[in-house]
Amino acid sequence: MGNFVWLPFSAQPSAFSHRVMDGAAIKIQAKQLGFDLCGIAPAADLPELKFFNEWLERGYAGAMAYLQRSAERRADVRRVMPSAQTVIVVGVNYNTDRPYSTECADPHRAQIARYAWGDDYHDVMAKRLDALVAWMHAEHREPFEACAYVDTGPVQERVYAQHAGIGWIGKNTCVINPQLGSWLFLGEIICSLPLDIDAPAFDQCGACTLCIEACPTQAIREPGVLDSNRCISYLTIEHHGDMPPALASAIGSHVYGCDICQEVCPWNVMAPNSEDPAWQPRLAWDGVGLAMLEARSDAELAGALKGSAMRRTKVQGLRRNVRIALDNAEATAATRHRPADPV
Ligand code: B12
Ligand code: SF4
Repeated sequence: MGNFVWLPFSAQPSAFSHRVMDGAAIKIQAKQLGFDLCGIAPAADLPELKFFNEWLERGYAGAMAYLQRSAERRADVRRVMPSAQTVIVVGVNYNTDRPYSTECADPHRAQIARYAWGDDYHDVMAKRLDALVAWMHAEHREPFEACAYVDTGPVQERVYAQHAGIGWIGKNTCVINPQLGSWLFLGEIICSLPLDIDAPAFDQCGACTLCIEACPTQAIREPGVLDSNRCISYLTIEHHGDMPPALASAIGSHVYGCDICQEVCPWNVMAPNSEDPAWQPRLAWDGVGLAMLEARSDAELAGALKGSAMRRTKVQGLRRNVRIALDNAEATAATRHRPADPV
């Protein structure tokens, strides 16, 4: 990947009467700071933002109370920063050369979502975004407001990414870039500057429904609509307590997150690998077996979780997932070794 950057083409004329800072210069700086994609969306009443409340009402957020609490602010970035005029969205490719979970036939191998193999993207991207904001302030002498977020802010990141031309929201609900695929982290700077905005990305899923069909828990209820209660990513990361019995076996050997609906996506067939050291798999997770994870002491696991996105589950949550995955692996092995019924 190295030096590749895809800059959305500014096809639309600026909606603002005078331009105070050059968006193209921001994109070049974003590239130098390690972002693969950068585009600019308007801080406006975007139609896709409205679906969020319906999604909450359907109960699809599960027990993620923070989404309910921040629903009003998530409806529009101008409720987060009233002076907002634009949203500078960045994307980083975190793909590496390791095989997909769907390519692994061994039920005893622990499946960990690709995004969690390296350093915690919140920390890595926040530092880079802070550097971008600092550069903007140095370049632009007049005062302006800027607020950077990676994941944790009350912002519907995918919607702004789509409107910044980073990629379209696919049927699996992930943002897909035509060149890089969907192995992307997103981050943004809400900004009071009236920058030139980019053309939104257009939907290129077509008639394909591979992600919906491949999901082991039928979590994608309809194109672009995900029920978190059924999603393995939610169940293994956000859900506390016992696993719903009806879904425990479908989790298979996933111990943290799930990538299946992205692994089957045709737009990821040619997805390039990142050489960024931040995303390279940590030794502790690289091809690790369930039994080995189970055997590690709490101190060893806590050490491996430090500075990793996987720290969200804490040791206790990871252990719960490993135990479920071990049960599933044993059940799968027993089925494979059961003698055929006599005819
Ligand atoms: C809550 C959350 C989750 C939840 C819910 C996911 C979901 N699909 O909503 C759970 C825990 C399940 C989850 C899982 C994952 N997540 Co998450 N998650 C978030 C978070 C914090 C909020 C997302 C949100 O607002 N969801 C609510 C729904 C309504 O919003 P949405 O998915 O964006 O939905 C839009 C589309 O559905 C759209 N739409 C498009 N087409 C259509 C068609 C119709 C008919 C309709 C009605 C709507 C519609 O409308 C919605 C906008 O309102 C964001 C960070 C952020 N602040 O945005 C990260 C984020 C979305 N997650 C991310 C990642 C990486 C993941 C995982 C890949 C991690 C993993 N491997 O386990 C999985 C992917 C699972 C999946 N298929 O989505 C990345 C996604 C990057 C990308 N390329 O898209 C984000 C942006 C974090 C980041 N900064 O990088 N996540
Ligand atoms: S992440 Fe896994 S469980 Fe969640 S929607 Fe995608 S395939 Fe289904």
